[in-house]
Amino acid sequence: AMVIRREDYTPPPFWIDRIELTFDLDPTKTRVLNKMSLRRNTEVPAQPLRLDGEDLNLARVVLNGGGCSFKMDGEALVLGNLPEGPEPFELEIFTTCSPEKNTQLSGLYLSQGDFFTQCEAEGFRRITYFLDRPDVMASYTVTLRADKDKYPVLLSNGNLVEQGELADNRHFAKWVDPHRKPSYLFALVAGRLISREQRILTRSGKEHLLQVYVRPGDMDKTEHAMNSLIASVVWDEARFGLPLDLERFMIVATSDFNMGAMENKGLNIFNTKYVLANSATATDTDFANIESVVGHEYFHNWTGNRITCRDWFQLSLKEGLTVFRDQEFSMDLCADASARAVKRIEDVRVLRTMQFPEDAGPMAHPVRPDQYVEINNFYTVTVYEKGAEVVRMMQTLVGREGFRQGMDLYFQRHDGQAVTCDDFAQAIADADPDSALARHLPQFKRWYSQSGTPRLQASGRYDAAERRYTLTLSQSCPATPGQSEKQPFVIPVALGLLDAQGQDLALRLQGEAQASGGTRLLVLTQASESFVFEDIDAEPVPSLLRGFSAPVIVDNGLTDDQLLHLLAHDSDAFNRWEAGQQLALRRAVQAVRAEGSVGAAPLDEAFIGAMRAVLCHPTLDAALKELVLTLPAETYIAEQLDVVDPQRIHAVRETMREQLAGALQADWAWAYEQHKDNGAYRPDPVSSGRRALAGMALTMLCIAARDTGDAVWPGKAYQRFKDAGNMTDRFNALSALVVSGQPLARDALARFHAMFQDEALVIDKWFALQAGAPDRGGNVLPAVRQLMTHPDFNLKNPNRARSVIFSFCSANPAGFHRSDAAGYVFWSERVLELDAINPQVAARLARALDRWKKLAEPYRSAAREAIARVAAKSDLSADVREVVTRALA
Ligand code: B3K
Ligand code: ZN
Repeated sequence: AMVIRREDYTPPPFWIDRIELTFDLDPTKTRVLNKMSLRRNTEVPAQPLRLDGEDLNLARVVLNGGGCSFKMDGEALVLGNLPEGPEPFELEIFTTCSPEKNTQLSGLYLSQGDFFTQCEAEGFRRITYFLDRPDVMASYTVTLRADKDKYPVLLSNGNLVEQGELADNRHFAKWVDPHRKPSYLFALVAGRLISREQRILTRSGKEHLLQVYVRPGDMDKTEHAMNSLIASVVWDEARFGLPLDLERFMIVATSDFNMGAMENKGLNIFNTKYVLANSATATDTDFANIESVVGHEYFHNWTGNRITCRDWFQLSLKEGLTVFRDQEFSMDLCADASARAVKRIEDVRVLRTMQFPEDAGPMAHPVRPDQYVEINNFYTVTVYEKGAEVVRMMQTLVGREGFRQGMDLYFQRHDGQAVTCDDFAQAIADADPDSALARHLPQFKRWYSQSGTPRLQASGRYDAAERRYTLTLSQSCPATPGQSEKQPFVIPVALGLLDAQGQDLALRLQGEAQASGGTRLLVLTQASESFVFEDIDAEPVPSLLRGFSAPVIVDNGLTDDQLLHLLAHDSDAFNRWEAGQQLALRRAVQAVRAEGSVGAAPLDEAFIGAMRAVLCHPTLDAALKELVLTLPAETYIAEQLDVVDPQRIHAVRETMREQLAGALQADWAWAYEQHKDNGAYRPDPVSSGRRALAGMALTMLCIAARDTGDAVWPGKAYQRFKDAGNMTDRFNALSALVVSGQPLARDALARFHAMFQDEALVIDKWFALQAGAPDRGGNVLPAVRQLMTHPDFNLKNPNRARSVIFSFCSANPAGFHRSDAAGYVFWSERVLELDAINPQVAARLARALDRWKKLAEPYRSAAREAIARVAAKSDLSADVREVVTRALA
């Protein structure tokens, strides 16, 4: 396999200033005429022009209006005899490609008969020959020609400058993008689509046209996406002074898409899952996801498009920063601190349940990777979510104002350029040379270069005679593939000290004249450092890493009593949740490690009482209660253990849940009645938090009913399922029946399918709920195999494949990890089957066994065999090959 290394970067030997593309769109054979203006980059040694291409049929090459010699090197088109000087020259390349054969959904493809493109990372080369790398930025003019009836809508980046009729019932549209861009931001769409439109005025008084394009019939699901887009435009201008730089901004939805969405300049293409929503078909989570993905893609317009990446190793330059920006956007839309804490908890949960395992497994890589075989394998939670945490730490170290100034400087310096993560960090630091970031910049940048999750150890010592509290913080980081030794990180530690009443103490560090504030920021730069707090009257309880101020694993050394104190009193809502999670985690780990069969009662009265106090708390928000009462995920429990028995972890967590369901039964009933009615549907954080808690209560009541044989609550859940006024309540009721294994679940599932058979995104939920259901005696795998024979199942559609196969292999550990190895057999069959259709999706699935080395026997050996079986196939895609090779290394 060809390994690409970051250290091998060289600037492109040619620049492409302009490209004029003409498409004759046809499903079987689309003709592409590419006219480019190129010139030599005289700053690098002269070399032949080597244009990337993939799955193209080459018809003609014309140089400056005449013939020319060329050769093929693999799939690349190589031209040797080119003008030697820096003068521009014209190249015309005529090719054809076959969109209907394109099942990998990269390049130009068909979705339900309409044309779409996906060019990031390297899809443009599947459309025409080009220098398909992000540091080659060109001006695009695009003409689309197609049948008028089948493809009435013809879209590309920028502004529509001309359109008209052609012979044979065909028509054309010509688009000019006023901004230079790398090829990965090119897009076209052609098909029968309708659009919701909205004109807006931005601060400068300019008018802009916003459009959301969907298939006919989906118009009633576009309002939320449009509102999210408007909110995004307003927010980026208010928070970062970044205006919309286009007259027209379009979002188009397609049901066949490899990931969430794509930020093509002025023409974002979205998975329908992140556009279409109304209260009857979408849940609160869907509404929230749409808001953040619409925001994310819109924010890329500046962070990604105006300033892009020099090379793909810099991917986090745009992705980490843009995730940070979409997190801040959602946070700023929250009405209060509690809703913001809820958002933060949700983001941290993703980081800890997905990124931490990645960072501890065979695919671990730095936020700025050093090498790759297939770049599509590096669109990871490390590059995205950990990358966002790195940007967040920068903001913490320079302050919110300082960060804004740093962003301003970044755009002053680099607008219109393709740059590196170093350039970004430098700009943020340079805006305030006195900041902790500027003082420690080279060391801080280890967050970009070192992989692995750092461990932070804290121990406190109270000296009553001196009225002094000494907190010692130490850090270490485990070895990861290719990196055996790690240097200390710069770790911002936000902390408070609580007194016996639960109040934050004013804090005075040794050497300071005056005490200040409840929360202080300590900056750990050494392997170990002590911080001394003066004037402390009694032993405090430390609340460390408030708001999760750094992406580390903390060993805070606190006793259960101290954690209970934090859970009851911490002024930092994030750490209240965190204390509850740690208490639950300790009990889960203890029960998993214990000898013999899983005991009936892993939870003690103190824990249950604390959970009751949270559930019945008079002032805490419903959303926060739901998060505190949710036990740590099975995968997160697994990460705490050296040897993992997924069946035992599942049994322990299920038992803990049953115990909470039974012990708090009356409280759950109260919570359900109290929170179930929310008036007219609105997806705001307060009412969605209430629905989440009501849904959880219903599930708990159905679980408790299973043990007592009581029919009242399952009956109520079924009634709720039938009567619900919105999808969130309906789906929560359905899920309560399925998760608790109630006999009524069967009938409810059948009804649900009948009700929503024409709503693809709802049918995805129906599949996912069944494939992710709690395993009972190995019943899920046969159900999954059965679901794959359902007439609605379609392996070629990524959303559908994910709803069945990924929900089982990646999100249902107890269903998947079977002692008879049948789950792994199923996995290897699907990886191979998918690889022949869509390597990107197959490679994602291949990662379901990332953590196989931690498994207990017999799982471990069986998993290795399954991976080896996949690896033994000779014609694997580079995508899957890279994943399985690293897994076996
Ligand atoms: N930039 C795209 C991801 C493209 C993935 C290519 N395999 C979506 C996003 O992060 O906004
Ligand atoms: Zn992105």
